[in-house]
Parts: sequence; C-alpha cells; structure tokens
Amino acid sequence: MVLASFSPLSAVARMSARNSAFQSKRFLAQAVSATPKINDQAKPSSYKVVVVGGGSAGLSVASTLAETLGNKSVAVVEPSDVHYYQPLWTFVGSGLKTFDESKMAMSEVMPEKAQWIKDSVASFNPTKNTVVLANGESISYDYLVVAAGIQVNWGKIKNLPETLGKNGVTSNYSAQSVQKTDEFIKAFKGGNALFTMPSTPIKCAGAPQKIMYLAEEQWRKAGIRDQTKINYFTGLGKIFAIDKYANELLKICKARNLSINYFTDLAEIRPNSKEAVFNVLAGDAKGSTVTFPYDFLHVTPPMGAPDFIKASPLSNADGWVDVNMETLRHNKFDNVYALGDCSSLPTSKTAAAITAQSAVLKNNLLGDIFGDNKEVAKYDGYTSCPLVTGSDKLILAEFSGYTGQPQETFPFDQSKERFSTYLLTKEIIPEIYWKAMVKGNWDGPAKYRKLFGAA
Ligand code: FAD
Ligand code: UQ1
Repeated sequence: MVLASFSPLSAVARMSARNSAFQSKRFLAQAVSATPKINDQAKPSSYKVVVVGGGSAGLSVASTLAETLGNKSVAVVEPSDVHYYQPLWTFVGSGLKTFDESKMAMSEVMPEKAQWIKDSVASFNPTKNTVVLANGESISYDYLVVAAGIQVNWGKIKNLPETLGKNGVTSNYSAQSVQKTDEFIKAFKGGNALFTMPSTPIKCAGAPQKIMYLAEEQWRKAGIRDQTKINYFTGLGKIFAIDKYANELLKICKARNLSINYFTDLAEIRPNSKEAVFNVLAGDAKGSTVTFPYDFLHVTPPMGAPDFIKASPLSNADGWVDVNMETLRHNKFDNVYALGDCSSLPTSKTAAAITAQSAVLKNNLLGDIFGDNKEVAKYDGYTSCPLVTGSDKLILAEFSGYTGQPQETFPFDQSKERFSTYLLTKEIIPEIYWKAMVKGNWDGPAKYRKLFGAA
C-alpha cells in the first residue's frame, strides 16, 4: 500500500526540498543573467509585481516571486488579517477538525520579502499599469497577478443573511457559520434535513454534498436516522461533473437513502415557518417553485466573479479575469496574469487546481521578467475534489476540467471509498498546504502521478 510508509512531515520536507532545489537552480541562473532588470529601488507605491489577494492562489505565487525578485519587489494587496485553509471547513463543520486548525494570522503566512498592503483593490487601470486601493491610493506595477477568489453572494437567497447561523440554518462556506454546522448537526433531533447546491459555479463543487454524508453518518450513529429525511437539492442535472465519480456517489446516495433533487435552486428561506423555497429550473415544472419544510438546512449560496473585477477592463463577459486557459496570461493585457477562483480558467475551482496553475503562472511570468520565454508552460485543467463520504472514507476525484478525463495520482482506483485517501486529505494535505504550498514549494501531485506510471 502506497500510503503505509507515507509519513506526513518527512514527505512534506522531501517535497519542499525537491521543489526549492529545482526552483533555486533555475532562478539563480536567471537572476545572474538578469539582475540589472530588477528594480531594487522600488518605491513603496511602485512594484515589479503586484499580487491581488493573499489567499491560496496569491500566496503560492507571491512566495516564489518575492524570493526570486528580492526584497519589496513584490506587493500583496490583501485586506484580511486571517488566512484560511478553506478545504478544512468540511472537517470543521462535522467536528473532525477545529476551526483554529483552518486558520493562520496573515502576518505569519505573508512572504517575508513581500510588501503586504493591507487594503482592498477597488479598481484596475491596466492601460496605466495601476490598481486603485479602497483608500484611494494608486499602486503601479510592471506585472499584475489577480488572485482575489470568488464572491459568495449570500444576499441572492432571500432571508439568508439574517437567518444564517440561527435555528438550524448554516453553511460551511463562511468562517462565521462553519462551526454552527457542527453545533446544529449535533443538536439535531430528527426531522427534515436539506442540503443545497446552487446552479452557479462555486468553489469546491463537492463540498455541498460532502457535509451531507458526514451529517448522515452522525445521525445514523446517534440512532435518529429513521426519524430523519435527507434531501439534496442541486441546481444542476448531475451529482458530479465526472461520470466515474458521479456513478459511485449515486450508489452511495441510494444505499444511504439520500434523495437527490435535480435542477432545483434555493431562492428563499422562510424562517418563521421553517421552509425553503426552490426555483425549478427544468422539466415540466420549469419556472415554478417547490417548498420544503426543514429542521436542518445547510446552504451553499450562489457565487460569482467579484464585483470589482466584473466592473473592470480585465473581465470577460461573465466577470472572471479573462486569461488564456493554457498560459494564464490575460487575453488583452500582456503583463497581467490570473489564477484561482477569480480566473476564467474553465475547470473546477479548487485549491488543488491552484497547485498546478501556480507552477505554470510562475514559470511564464518569470520568463517574461527575465526575457526567457522559450519554455512556455501550459496548464492542462488539473483539479481535484476529495469527496469525504464518512469519518473514515473518501473518494479522491482528480481530473482535468478541460478534457473531463480522470487524472489520478495513485496506482489504485480512486473512485472507490478508501481510508488511505481520507487520511491523506485530513492529515497530510493540510501539512503540505501550510509547510509547502503557501511558501510556493508545492506544484501539485503531477510528478507523483508520473512516478506511479500514469500518463
Ligand atoms: P481564496 O483562497 O478565497 O483567496 C482570495 C483572497 O483574496 C482572500 O484572502 C481575500 O481576502 C482576497 N480579496 C478578496 N477581494 C479582494 C480585493 N478587492 N483586494 C485584495 N484582495 C482581495 N479546495 C480543494 O482543493 N479541496 C477541497 O477539499 C476544498 N474544499 C473546500 C471546502 C469548502 C467548504 C470551501 C469553502 C472551499 C473548499 N475548497 C477546496 C476550495 C478552495 O478553498 C478554493 O478554491 C481556494 O481557496 C481558492 O483560492 P483563491 O486564492 O483563488 O481564493
Ligand atoms: C492538493 O495538492 C491540494 O493542495 C494542497 C489540495 O488542496 C486542498 C487537494 O485537495 C488535493 C487533493 C491535492 C492533491 C494532492 C495529492 C497528494 C493527491
């Protein structure tokens, strides 16, 4: 078994060492030939690279760039005091990890050599190479990386903002409510439990159902399962985009008596009568609404491109930063790149996807800076969704959003529920994240996939 001798910390140390060795070699060579191009005298309002957002994507890029380009050449504009490892929120919402394990002070994870600008970007001016901050100040750049994440549109569900965190209504999609999920699951005494998934793109498309499996297990163990009806409502027509994993998930839903309602999009919560109202998006009842009573309601709200990006010259028609799907370079502004949830990259939005995207972006942006564009790297759409189906099992979906084909790392069928991939996701990947990914030293599992013999 591959994971039997897999020690989390030593594995992370090995991966970090290998990555930094690779990077420092390449970067040293580039730096020697290109030192005069680096502006060591960067003024506080002018930077070689400005990175917008200090989340998973922003930090994984800024760390390497700051290390390579030197002190204060890279600025990270990030308003938040706290950096969250959001993939842990599925575990926090089910009581398997503490909320504290999912967070770190931004000051702890911000790359030492980067300038942290603790503010929000309000607007972009790519023809002038500037961004304007919420405080009105203008910052100029030679290169811009946009990594501002996705916007969670809580207000688009009637009464959600005022009901969230109260009387059984919760969501793992917010730092403010994720601990309420655990509280409400444990306080549940039976009745109707509803879990929703919107029709919009969201981050981690599997998370809305993972929490259902974990809740169902807890209610079964508490002996209240036969007094509980569980309904999953999705705005989409499939439980998961990739058939290989969807087929297994459907079997699990059937075996565990979880009812799936397709093409139903949550529109309103009626807290007084404890009812959820759904728009029907397809079929004979298209255009009508259906109303369900709830005793427990886990909401995944609609999401979309951040408003300040949507309103900018950087966005495509849907509001995402309009980048080339292979190179991650902006389609109109050559010195602008984007990655992660705010980008137009047509793949499933996950931190796992960013591991591969960040490597491509760094290669191509540093190629621009050092005038060495020969080896343009190309992103292949890799993404992953660890589908936790219980407190000891998981389906590790890994695939390309571009081809729809599985891209599994390990030499076993990852569509089957396994304890090994559960442990990997719960214990090892968080270590990889904090010790390597936010430090710019984790390019994702592609090289292990090749090592295990996959194409
Ligand atoms: P974020 O990490 O959200 O960071 C965006 C940053 O931009 C934030 O720090 C924000 O403060 C900042 N920002 C926003 N607006 C501005 C502005 N105007 N100016 C400057 N900065 C700004 N992924 C997985 O790979 N596996 C999983 O199992 C998984 N499970 C998940 C479960 C849940 C419940 C959730 C919520 C997410 C999950 N994800 C998972 C998805 C993953 O967390 C995201 O895809 C990832 O964090 C995206 O990184 P990002 O940097 O694009 O955005
Ligand atoms: C991964 O690299 C990653 O980033 C650290 C995730 O983010 C939370 C993931 O969920 C997954 C699955 C990966 C892929 C890593 C391996 C070892 C398969």
